[in-house]
Amino acid sequence: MKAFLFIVLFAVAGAGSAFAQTKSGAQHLAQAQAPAASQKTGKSTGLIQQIDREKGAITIKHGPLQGLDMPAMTMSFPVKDKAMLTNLQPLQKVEFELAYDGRNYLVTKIK
Ligand SMILES: [Cu+2]
Repeated sequence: MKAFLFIVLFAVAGAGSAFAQTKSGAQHLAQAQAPAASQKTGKSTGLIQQIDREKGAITIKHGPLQGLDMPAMTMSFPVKDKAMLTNLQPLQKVEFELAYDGRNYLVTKIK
């Protein structure tokens, strides 16, 4: 009987702490691991301002991104693959697609 009680208490405590972890970590988890459900994408055109081939980032003066609720602005984005930057140069007009995982933006297509 004592052993049984111990097991029950242990199970309850275990479940409780797992729940607490889930609750406190939920927001962080959602942002860091980006479940597909929260992934948003947008498309726009823009003018390349700067290219960082080392970092794999591109600064674009872009138009509004409707799917992402982003107005027109100039900002820098990381690109999915540095090779995407190979044939691009500053002042080139581009069409691009952007993904947002709830925390970070990523250029997934650019031409
Ligand atoms: Cu922007």
